[in-house]
Amino acid sequence: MALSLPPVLVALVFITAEVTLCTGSNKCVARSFGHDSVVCECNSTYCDGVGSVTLPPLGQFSSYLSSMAGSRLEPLRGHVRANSSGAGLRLTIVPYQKYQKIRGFGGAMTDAAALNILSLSAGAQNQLLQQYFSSEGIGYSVVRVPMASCDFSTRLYTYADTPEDYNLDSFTLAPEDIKMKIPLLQRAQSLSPRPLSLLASAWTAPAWLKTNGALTGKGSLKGQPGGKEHKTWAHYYIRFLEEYAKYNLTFWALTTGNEPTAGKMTNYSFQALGFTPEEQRDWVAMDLGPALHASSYPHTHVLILDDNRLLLPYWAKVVLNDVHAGRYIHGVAVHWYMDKVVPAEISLGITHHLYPEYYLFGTEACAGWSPTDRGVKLGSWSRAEQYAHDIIEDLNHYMVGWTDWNLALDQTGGPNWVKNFVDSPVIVDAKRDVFYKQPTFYSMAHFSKFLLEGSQRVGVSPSRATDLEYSAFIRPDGSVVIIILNRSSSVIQFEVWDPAVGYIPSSAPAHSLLTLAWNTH
Ligand SMILES: *[C@@H]1O[C@H](CO)[C@@H](O)[C@H](O)[C@H]1NC(C)=O
Ligand SMILES: *[C@@H]1O[C@H](CO)[C@@H](O)[C@H](O)[C@H]1NC(C)=O
Ligand SMILES: *[C@@H]1O[C@H](CO)[C@@H](O)[C@H](O)[C@H]1NC(C)=O
Ligand SMILES: *[C@@H]1O[C@H](CO)[C@@H](O)[C@H](O)[C@H]1NC(C)=O
Ligand SMILES: *[C@H]1O[C@H](CO)[C@@H](O)[C@H](O)[C@H]1NC(C)=O
Repeated sequence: MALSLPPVLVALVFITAEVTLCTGSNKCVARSFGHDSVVCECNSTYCDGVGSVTLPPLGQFSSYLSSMAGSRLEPLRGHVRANSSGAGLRLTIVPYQKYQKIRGFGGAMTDAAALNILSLSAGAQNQLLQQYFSSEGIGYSVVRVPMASCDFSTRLYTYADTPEDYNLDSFTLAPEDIKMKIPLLQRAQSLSPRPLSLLASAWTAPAWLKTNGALTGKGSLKGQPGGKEHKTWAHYYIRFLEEYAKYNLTFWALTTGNEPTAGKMTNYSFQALGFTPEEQRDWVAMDLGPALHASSYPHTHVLILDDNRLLLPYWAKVVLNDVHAGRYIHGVAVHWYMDKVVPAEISLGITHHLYPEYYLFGTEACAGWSPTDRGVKLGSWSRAEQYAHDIIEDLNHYMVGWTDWNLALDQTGGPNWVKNFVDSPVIVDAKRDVFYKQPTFYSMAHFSKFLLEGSQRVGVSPSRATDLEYSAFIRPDGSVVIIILNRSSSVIQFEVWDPAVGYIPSSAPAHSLLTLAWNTH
């Protein structure tokens, strides 16, 4: 066939194939918005990416680099060496020190995220979903789904706003679910090579079940655990699982409710439902646990807390020390806000050591939330470092996954009905039908694309003190992945020694994030 083609065409076909084979990747279309680094612009026909990753044969390694200077998952291959270079820092992989196994990484399909994704053309929507969920993209496997409205909604609602409906006869999903979130979740699922791990969290109960008769502000469930309001609230969760199952969407896990401490604060400005740890314990033991056990979804995991690490280990002690509650619970869900003021060791570390049979899972994080550093910052590398620093710290303290907040926001960091605007790894500009992949998108990618479910953290031993931050894993197929963050401003040469294969020479440029990976057989 090829012989009968005109020579020019043969050359063209050859060149095209060569380029695809060599790089397998699309370059970032970089745009600067005046912050310390750039975003990558994507549209309906083009988006950067490295494609699906296959590791080179034994004796070689792959490296992927992102940096403040503008690299975005830049691929490189090299040869594993038999001997040490003898200079600089050495990080030794210690495979017999085994820790937790990874569940996955992802983000949240809020009403705001769904609105933003659907504000793009069909082609750009597909690009965006592929970027997150396909194996050519960054391989997200976890999606947190708010049950009814939260601050990232355009109106206040629950699924059962008819007063005194204790049987939940009026329970019905919202147009936001049926027209936006569910179709997008189905598309995400069809792009994903594996079943997605869906995670449900409720912000508030219907007003008529609450002490304050409102969705916002300081309020808890009326009555006591075991009473009719608490039973109805547990039943609401089961009804949610049933309704989503009608769309072939089944949940891996649910949390006991978003940020239970918020609903204990006077005049809290958006949807919240207050629980003390004692109330949460008794509600799980007497209502939620038994209801789930008796439902068609008895294997759904239950995660407590769903709030900041500063509440640990105290909250876990109150809830998990109770065998009646503890037997229905699988893990502890943790948000990242105020992580800086609470060392991981005294919160996550201690909780893990007290309750090793329960896993720790990160369920919410975003940049641009603090009063001093608010909203969207297009191209902020400093925020990419905040993500990578926190993920590495969490992984090194037993977390089995890490979930970002809104999958996509608009350029103001919304919509959000209380104007609680924040940042997102994907910012949509609907007018131009483009979306921007922020540096934080690549922070997520350095983990989510490489740490497949079942990857197990192993020890790493540095030859001397270093400011580098790192975490290493053995994947289910035996290959090794190490993620390395350099938050400082000078380059450092180092090598990784995997006694199973040899020495991997590398260097971490200033302000960079690096994933190294290699086969061991
Ligand atoms: C999409 O972006 C690519 C790369 O910048 C550009 O060549 C192409 O014209 C754009 N397509 C549309 C539909 O704007
Ligand atoms: C590696 O070190 C050994 C001695 O430990 C030496 O015999 C060998 O030549 C070295 N190989 C290379 C490629 O330098
Ligand atoms: C339901 O979803 C699963 C993946 O989670 C898929 O394998 C299956 O084909 C779907 N079933 C229907 C009827 O769509
Ligand atoms: C809460 O809101 C009410 C009504 O707007 C107001 O009167 C009260 O001062 C507020 N309380 C606090 C502590 O802000
Ligand atoms: C990059 O960070 C190192 C710390 O090891 C620092 O000394 C150097 O200045 C830059 N590289 C790093 C963090 O290693």
